[in-house]
Amino acid sequence: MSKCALITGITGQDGSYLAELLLEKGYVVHGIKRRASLFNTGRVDHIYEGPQSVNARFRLHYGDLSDTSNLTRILREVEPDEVYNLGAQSHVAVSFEAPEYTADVDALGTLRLLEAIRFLGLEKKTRFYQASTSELYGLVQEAPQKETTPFHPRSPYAVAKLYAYWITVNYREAYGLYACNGILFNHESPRRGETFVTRKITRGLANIAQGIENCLYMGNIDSLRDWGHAKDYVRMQWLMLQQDQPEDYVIATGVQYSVREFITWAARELGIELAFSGTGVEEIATVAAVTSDMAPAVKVGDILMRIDPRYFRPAEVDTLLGDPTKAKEGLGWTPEITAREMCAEMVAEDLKTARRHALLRDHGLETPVSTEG
Ligand code: NDP
Ligand code: GDR
Repeated sequence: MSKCALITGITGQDGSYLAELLLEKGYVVHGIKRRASLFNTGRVDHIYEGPQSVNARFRLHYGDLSDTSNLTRILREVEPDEVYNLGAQSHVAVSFEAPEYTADVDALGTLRLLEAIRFLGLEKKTRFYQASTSELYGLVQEAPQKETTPFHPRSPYAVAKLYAYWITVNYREAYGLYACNGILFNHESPRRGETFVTRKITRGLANIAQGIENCLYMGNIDSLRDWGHAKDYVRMQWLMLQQDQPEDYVIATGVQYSVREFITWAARELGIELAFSGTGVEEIATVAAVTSDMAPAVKVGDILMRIDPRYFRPAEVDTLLGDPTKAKEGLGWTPEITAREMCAEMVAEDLKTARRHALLRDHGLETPVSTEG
């Protein structure tokens, strides 16, 4: 009999990679998607056979983490062996604008799922994965951060995720549920949401290279992050639910870079050498050299990046660096893709899209390209 998994957040970056992985492993995969006014299944369309396909191993249900009866009904129908709770309002900056919604979905949404598992008597059958985050460390008190490092969340998002972390531990301790927290550090890919910093940079610079945008407007480019590839990280999400005992694990690469370095790498992938000058909100990045024909719209002296204080956060997490020793020694996990390789992959994908837009534009078929965020 195939194992059966339910993924919340299946239309997101991680949900799409995890669904692919589980299908490869022979699972039947159910996912919860939200109703939206536009199609929102772009990341999973390639594995979806449509609602008419009776034997399909990939099935989607409309739902929302804010809706208890909906979650309970889906869990009753699916009776999954494994639940991966990846659904969330996952943008830290947005959580300052929508703190109550973020708490409802990210904190109480987790409780709703756990309680539904218990209410339906599935606690001996269903294993539970919670998408916890390095944002829990926030104002870091120890470097690198590991499973025992104290938490100090710095945003409504992180505070909501702190509740989700502890309620997951609590259901494990109180009811014997097999429930784990993956404390994942930042992980990216060509499927990363367009308003997270890495994708904003790779997409923005690819657009600038093709003359679709003029300048990248950034916030705190001195911020330091431990960036991995989402494909590597979803392997670990699955591994955590295959052990004899449920435990919490840090997933990270153990290497840290600044946002500024990421901008430099992405520009280099496009054959652009940048020179940074000025300080604080006056800092700019100017084109020092163009070494390939990948950026026909860019010339020496152009200003490609400026600071816009609107992207500063009311409270920032300046530095994050993970220690994945427990995952490596306990589960034999190591990340395979470096941050630099990931950046190259992201730029290559975004450049393809930018070239398509440029081609349409050159034939008088210009389509609007969103740049907000
Ligand atoms: P994304 O933002 O790409 O995906 C989030 C998913 O959650 C989307 O499918 C989204 O649906 C869905 N969602 C949002 N709100 C709701 C809701 N109210 N009810 C149900 N579903 C909802 O995030 P990632 O894939 O990058 O991250 C996956 C999880 O891991 C998140 O919980 C995130 O907080 C956490 N995390 C991510 C890290 C990272 O670096 N990527 C690091 C650590 C933790 P829709 O497509 O309709 O918007
Ligand atoms: P983060 O990711 O907040 O770490 O949360 P994000 O990519 O948004 O920011 C990383 C760092 O870059 C700085 N930054 C900017 N960020 C954005 N989005 N836009 C900008 O213009 C910009 N300029 C500088 C930020 O201030 C920050 O320091 C991500 C999400 O995936 C969470 O869901 C997840 O839990 C954590 O990673 C781990």
